[in-house]
Amino acid sequence: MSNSSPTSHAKLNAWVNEIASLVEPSSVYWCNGSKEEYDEMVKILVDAGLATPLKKREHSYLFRSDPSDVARVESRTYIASKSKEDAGPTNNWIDPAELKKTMTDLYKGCMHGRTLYVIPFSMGPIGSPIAKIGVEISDSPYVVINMYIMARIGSKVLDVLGTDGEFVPCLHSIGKPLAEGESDNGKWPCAPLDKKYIAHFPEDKTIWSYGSGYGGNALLGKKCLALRIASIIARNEGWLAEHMLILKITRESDSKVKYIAAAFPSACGKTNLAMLIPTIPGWKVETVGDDIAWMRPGKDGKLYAINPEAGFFGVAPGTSMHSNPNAMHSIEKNTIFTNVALTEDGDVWWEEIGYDAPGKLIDWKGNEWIQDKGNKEQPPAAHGNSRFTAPAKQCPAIAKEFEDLGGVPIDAILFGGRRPSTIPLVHEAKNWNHGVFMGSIVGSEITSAALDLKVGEIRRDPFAMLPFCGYHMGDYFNHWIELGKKIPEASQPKFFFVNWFRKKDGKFAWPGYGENSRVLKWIFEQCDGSGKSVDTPIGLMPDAASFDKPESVSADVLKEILSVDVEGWKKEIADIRANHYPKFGDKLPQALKDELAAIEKRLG
Ligand code: SAT
Ligand code: MN
Repeated sequence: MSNSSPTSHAKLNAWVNEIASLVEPSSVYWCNGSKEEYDEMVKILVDAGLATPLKKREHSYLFRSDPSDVARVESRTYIASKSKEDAGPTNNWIDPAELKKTMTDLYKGCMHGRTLYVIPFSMGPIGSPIAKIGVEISDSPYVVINMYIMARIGSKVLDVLGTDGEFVPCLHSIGKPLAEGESDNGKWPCAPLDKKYIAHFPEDKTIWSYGSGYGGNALLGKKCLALRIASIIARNEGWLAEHMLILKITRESDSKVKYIAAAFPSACGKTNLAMLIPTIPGWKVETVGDDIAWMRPGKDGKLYAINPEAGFFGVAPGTSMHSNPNAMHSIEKNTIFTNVALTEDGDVWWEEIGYDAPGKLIDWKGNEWIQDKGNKEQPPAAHGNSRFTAPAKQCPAIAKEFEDLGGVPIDAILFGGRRPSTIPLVHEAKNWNHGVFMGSIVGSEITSAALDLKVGEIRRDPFAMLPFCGYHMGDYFNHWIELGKKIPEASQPKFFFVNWFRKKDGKFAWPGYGENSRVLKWIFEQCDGSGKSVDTPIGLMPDAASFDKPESVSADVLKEILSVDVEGWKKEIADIRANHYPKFGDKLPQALKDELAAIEKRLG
């Protein structure tokens, strides 16, 4: 495929020409974002043996990636700011001049035998004052079709960009040039790990990615632009780019609505919460976003949030009609599946999909796979990080405000993590700074030995932004504190910490899923002023006696998960003081040290 530039944007044309002469593709194609174009890309991928059409799902395809290219590679992700200090202790850093040189050498001729696709995209509804435009150059048609679902792409974006609009240049190559006559021949193209680089240049607001074709490494609008680069822009411009879902909750009796943003580390059911179906009658939850929120103070002082994405890039295993029916309906058609298993009749299957594997499957590595439930050692049929890419509009619970150009006013911000002990089911911050404190201590307990942490230790993931904050995390905390000073108290969202994962006698004490609507109801009422709460040393908590209790939880257990574990909290404070906060050195805001001391004092 090839065409000539449809735009007279001089800077964009110059950049595309410059990159083309570096990477030497066999052709250049500017994407218009049409459905016909999508289908042509799919045909290229099917012909190359990389995509399998799914007979059971209309207009849906399965991909199997290379086993070395199955997830984001944090060890190869860099914030290449001029000063190392600006990247902070939580990011990898290489001097930008050095990294550009290394990567330029890799990019030389890297698109031989391939088409260079130019993908203009908008993160956020086209024309929204909160939206940002990027242009991704990629040699992967798989990236083009994923971007088609995950962002708004093509001619309409160029129209908004005009002749001199601002855009974030995003350069991507899978790093696998083809020799004369060579083709991919069914093998997912990528470069080896030590050649992969996911690089961000904060001063130039530029992204360079090389060597991977998977997810956040390659779909550069998502984590690279909408979080890492956007977090830097947001700091400079006075807003927030956060790793948060956005949901709309309605009390049907009086049609009152609240909007909630929420941050959780991975594997805490974020997508499930975004699409929750309440078990309590009279309440409705709708989805605005499942992964990223951009929030800006509006004229009335409230924080207005948009979801910059247009689709869901969700983890498949564990998604079922029980855990998330809305997600299951979202992926019935027009969906790209990557690294799940294939059934004989042309459907997909994964672990915990809710039913046994129907007969002989082809697993994510392309091998025959027959379920052996007696064999606990059997490798999974779908990779643990296998994914679906589906248009957000296909979600039965998508909120009509999903495309609102001005965003939705945020009433509450939630943080959570997997915490088998100490942290109660829900507690509310006393004020903004206390809320920022809650965000700063987010983490999940290690349940199986991993990296350098032991079982029972807490892996902290402040604001669930650890791999996504594009600058020094101490400065990021400070940005939150400073923003709070600019928002009048009456307009500020309330902050809550939730924990669906408390254990008692080795079993989960709280049923989770749809029953979490009971916690959302209390949060709604707290925002509404109608909630009943008790003041405790760690913040406000529901009164267990008046809390809307599920059948399956006994009054005693409820009381336990809605009380302050003083000894546990003392240990928590000690861990934060000894192991967590020192990481941020003298960039740790005084306000957070004060919050820590205040809680300690209140605990007695
Ligand atoms: O691969 S993504 O970065 O898009 C998803 C994730 O790893 O969180
Ligand atoms: Mn995410």
